[in-house]
Amino acid sequence: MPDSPYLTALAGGVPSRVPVWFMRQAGRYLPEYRALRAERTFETMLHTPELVAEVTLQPVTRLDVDAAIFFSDILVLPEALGMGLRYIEGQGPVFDEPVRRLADLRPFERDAVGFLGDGMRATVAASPVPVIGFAGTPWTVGLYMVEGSHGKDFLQARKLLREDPTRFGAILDAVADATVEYLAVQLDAGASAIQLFDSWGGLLDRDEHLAVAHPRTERIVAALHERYPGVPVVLFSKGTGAYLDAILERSEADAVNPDWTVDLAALRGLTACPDAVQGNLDPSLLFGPPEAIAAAVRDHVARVGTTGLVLNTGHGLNPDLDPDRVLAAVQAAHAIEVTPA
Ligand code: 1CP
Repeated sequence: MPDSPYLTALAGGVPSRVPVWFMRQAGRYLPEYRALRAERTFETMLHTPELVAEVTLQPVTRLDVDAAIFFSDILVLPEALGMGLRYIEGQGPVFDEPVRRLADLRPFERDAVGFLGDGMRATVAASPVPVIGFAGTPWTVGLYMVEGSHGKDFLQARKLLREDPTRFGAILDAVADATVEYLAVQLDAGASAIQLFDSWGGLLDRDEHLAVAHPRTERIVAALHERYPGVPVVLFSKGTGAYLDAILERSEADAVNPDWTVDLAALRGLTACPDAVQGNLDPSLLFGPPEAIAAAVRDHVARVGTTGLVLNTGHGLNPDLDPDRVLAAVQAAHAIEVTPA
């Protein structure tokens, strides 16, 4: 990518325009996604490289976003570890059996995710913008695995954490190690950056997050930096605003994307904050009128500054959104004049 505003901003630099992409930019709010999805299951789509490439690039074509998030799911990893998984309409992902102990899992093997590397290669070959590889953090993925689904606040999983913290920790360690290899598959196939989704980090209080969740995330960051120097690693952290400063003090991530309750301009004032930040508009803002969306984008960028900023939301786009409102946000960002700080 000769001049990628997204990669320039992630390196802490001054991009040629305000780069923007959105979490869940590929998905059900797009009629072209729904058309493909009407004829096949989500699982079939995930496992078909040509469809993965097509769906990944749908928002790039329609919205002119500056990066493409690879069309896949954080639960593809537990599937590769031997867990049977179904995505049930209106209910979400459900595993056949929740994991209870390390021995329930099989070791990660690249051969189990051939479709992942093939999908990434097909996507990168066709993409005019950098493609983002991703995984969930061990804590977030581990919660789904131990719960078996997304039950009420993951109570079964949190119960195991109380009853047998050593057993729970061993599962998380195995997920962390497997995640490094899973991301290596994506990077070897051409991904330009990695995003780690800690969607449920905020279910823990500060001290437990720092003791149980964060070290396993950080092990992935360290391993990637060692094996793939120069590849930016972005940490999406949801629900952790009350102690995000403490997380950042302990993190080598190249950029952070907090949820929308965090004041991103204030966060940048902390010495522990990385040079690059991403985020963090309230995704429900995109239900508002286009003029309000554009005003909010301009205000946000003016407050945070254009150096080292990738515009995004504080969580994924809602399936009920009107794509034209999303386009209004992209166009507002691209219309901003970039000035070095
Ligand atoms: O068509 C459909 O019915 C499938 C809906 C869907 C889609 C489009 C799911 C099921 N996953 C995805 C794709 C997906 N998931 C991407 C690809 C990029 C994109 O769409 O733009 C990414 C990055 C994810 C990541 C993901 N999956 C997260 C982390 C981010 C977040 O939203 O917090 C999580 C928690 C999941 C689990 C998951 N997969 C699917 C659903 C409905 C869920 C959430 C279940 C829950 O609420 O607990």
